[in-house]
Amino acid sequence: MLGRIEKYLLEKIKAEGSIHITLVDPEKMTPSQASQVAENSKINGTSAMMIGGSTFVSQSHLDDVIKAIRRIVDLPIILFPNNITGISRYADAIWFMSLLNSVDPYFLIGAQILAAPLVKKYGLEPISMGYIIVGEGGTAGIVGKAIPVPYNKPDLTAAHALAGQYLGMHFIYLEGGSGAKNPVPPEMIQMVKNVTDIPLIVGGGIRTKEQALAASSAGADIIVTGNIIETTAGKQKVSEIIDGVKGNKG
Ligand code: 1GP
Repeated sequence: MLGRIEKYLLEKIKAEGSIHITLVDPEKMTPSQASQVAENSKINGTSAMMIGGSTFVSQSHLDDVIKAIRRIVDLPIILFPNNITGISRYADAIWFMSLLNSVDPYFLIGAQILAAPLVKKYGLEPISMGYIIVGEGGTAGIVGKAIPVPYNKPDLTAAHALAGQYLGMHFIYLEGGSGAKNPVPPEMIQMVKNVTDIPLIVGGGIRTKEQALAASSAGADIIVTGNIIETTAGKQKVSEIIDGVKGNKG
């Protein structure tokens, strides 16, 4: 049985080709800034909000950010936790993820064991996802003790993704690292897409309409942007990026 949010995402992807999700790092924003970002992103056509960052944020602040977003927009709110401290009862769903190229069992299954009872208690919808850090990897790569797959090894990335699918994961996320100099290359996206049959999420370093279009044309079903909204030109940029994602339609 698919949950409500997962169903919503799959239906949106089916209808629109590729969709965009806005990532809010609660550490970098006040609740009111986060709700403004959500409102602006919704107007520009984003499909959901993801909440998470790579370092520590207090849980009460995380709760406040989610409550503020919920007051302003009716978009689904999906947690994107870097650890068990990234769980809030006020979200709709959680990417229930395993960092497939971590060398630390904590990020493969340890944190998930600690999180599972809380996810159930809070009634959050778990959406199973295999997370693969590629390229520079950024803070997520360091914190998650990953061995990032280099951009020139798309076949190796595809092997990780296929393993995730065979383990029963519903989505694969190729993470170039927040603020990465270069986003995940289209060749890597294409190879993963050719080998797997599950929806593909791509994020990290996407700053332009062209990059968003290149990723969605290569096969990304969901494009995630975070960093760009934190810049002064962010508002306009998000609108252009979403245009790029939707440019893939038809
Ligand atoms: C990070 O993939 C996301 O987890 C988004 O990256 O912040 O570079 O958009 P950016």
